[in-house]
Amino acid sequence: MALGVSPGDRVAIQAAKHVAMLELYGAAIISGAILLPLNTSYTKAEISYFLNDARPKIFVCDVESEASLADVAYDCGVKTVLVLTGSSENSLEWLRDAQTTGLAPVPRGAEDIAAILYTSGTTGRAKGAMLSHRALASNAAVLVALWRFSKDDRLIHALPIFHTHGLFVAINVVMMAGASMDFLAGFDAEAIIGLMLESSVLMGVPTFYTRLLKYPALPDAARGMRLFVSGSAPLLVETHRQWEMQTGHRILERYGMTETNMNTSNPYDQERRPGTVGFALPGIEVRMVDSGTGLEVPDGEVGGIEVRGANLFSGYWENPEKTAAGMCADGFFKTGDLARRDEEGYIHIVGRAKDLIISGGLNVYPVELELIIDAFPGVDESAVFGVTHPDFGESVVAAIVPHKGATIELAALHEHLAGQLARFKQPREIVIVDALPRNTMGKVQKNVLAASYGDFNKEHPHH
Ligand code: MLC
Ligand code: AMP
Repeated sequence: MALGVSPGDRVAIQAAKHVAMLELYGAAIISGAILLPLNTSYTKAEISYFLNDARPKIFVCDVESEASLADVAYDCGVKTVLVLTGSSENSLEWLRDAQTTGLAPVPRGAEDIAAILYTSGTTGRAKGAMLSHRALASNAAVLVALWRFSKDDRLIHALPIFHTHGLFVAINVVMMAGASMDFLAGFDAEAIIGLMLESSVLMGVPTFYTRLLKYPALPDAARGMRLFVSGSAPLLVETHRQWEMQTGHRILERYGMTETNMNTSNPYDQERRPGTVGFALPGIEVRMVDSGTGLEVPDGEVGGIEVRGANLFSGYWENPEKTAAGMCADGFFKTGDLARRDEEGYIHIVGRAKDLIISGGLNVYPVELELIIDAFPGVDESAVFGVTHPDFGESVVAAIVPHKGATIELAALHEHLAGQLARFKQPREIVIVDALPRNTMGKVQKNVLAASYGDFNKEHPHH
């Protein structure tokens, strides 16, 4: 507030996970600002896109990246660049300690926006999902009750805090319950197992669980834990079963999305059914809809998942067309995921209607890569698709058709992509093909490509 932040101003941050980030989150809320956290692996090119689009007043980064990012931020119209920690006069910690007079919190209403999280799309560039106080607070309250959080809980927090899972599901639930958490810089299997003896809950993406299963110390350490939650990507039935065999605990799988917060969850007391995401959360409606007729499909049949409730976002930042395209007339949001409901009401996610790869819980939208690859010298066209990966669930592969007679410099292409895209989005494998498989409508058949090239990880397990 002392730096001139007014209600509705954006405060962006790209910094390594640190407790000071929670103070920034609190400060943004108290000053009526909108928090905009950015993935730490985004490149300068990606950061510059987000800052130009959201036009934050403040940009916060790490001391180490200040020299390279400050100019980018000022070029995008940022008024003040701060560093998160340290004793320099532009550090958030220094400013906090220098602030001697009290500033009154700015009152905010339920519909005011608390945060913007960018999420890529199947068409064009990333869009900022605007999340209101209503959406965040209502979802946290629902999860606290359903998952029985109390002040006695202690969460092992090992997720990144720039996406909804680590930032809102984990932190908001802990704060609303008055619980506590151990803040790890990132995923560290041995540290997590070490903390289990004094903790009660772990939240993670499926990769957390498959990795932890490899440690012989897991069963003893996990016994006294209260709850293991998984989400952000499908948890294999096999992982669920192995976890139960080794630890005696059934992982509780839930399903959510940046735009919707959490939508469904397996029950706390009743059966947690492997391979399902459970039931709609209290107060949230979930329906499966036929893509042709737009009508709800009967139980047992697959349809597109649509969601309605207080959990929904308030639209994409300055993008009413994309917002309208995602919403139904009756207020349901189209998730782009496909599911069916079984006889007992459990929802099974069976696939995605949207062209999306989820690698280690991080989303990669093929179109973003295809646009860059297609513009590379010698490339006629390309298709980016996901193949099964033992650690990340899925990994990214690109198939490229060169122009007649052209040779593609693969090393140069990899380097070009590295300059443009965060590491997790870069293809683990690029294959040169004569033509892309197409159906009779002319649409590229990515399932055919995935079937042809899905064996990469068996042949090259180090990828
Ligand atoms: C890291 N790398 C990845 C990757 N994470 N590559 C692909 N996919 C990923 N998810 C890269 C690294 O840069 C490195 O590159 C190499 O892979 C090996 O890294 P690592 O040491 O194995 O990675 P690690 O740091 O251990 O991270 C893996 C991870 C992490 C799975 C722990 O990615 C993670 O925390 N994922 C969770 C993401 C998340 O929070 N998703 C929720 C989104 S919200 P190099 O250069 O060495 O080859 C959402 C909604 C919902 O989806 O419902 O929750
Ligand atoms: P994001 O856009 O990063 O918020 O990712 C949301 C997407 O992650 C959803 O649309 C789903 O495709 C996927 N997802 C989240 N949780 C699950 C889950 N439990 N099972 C399968 N997919 C999931």
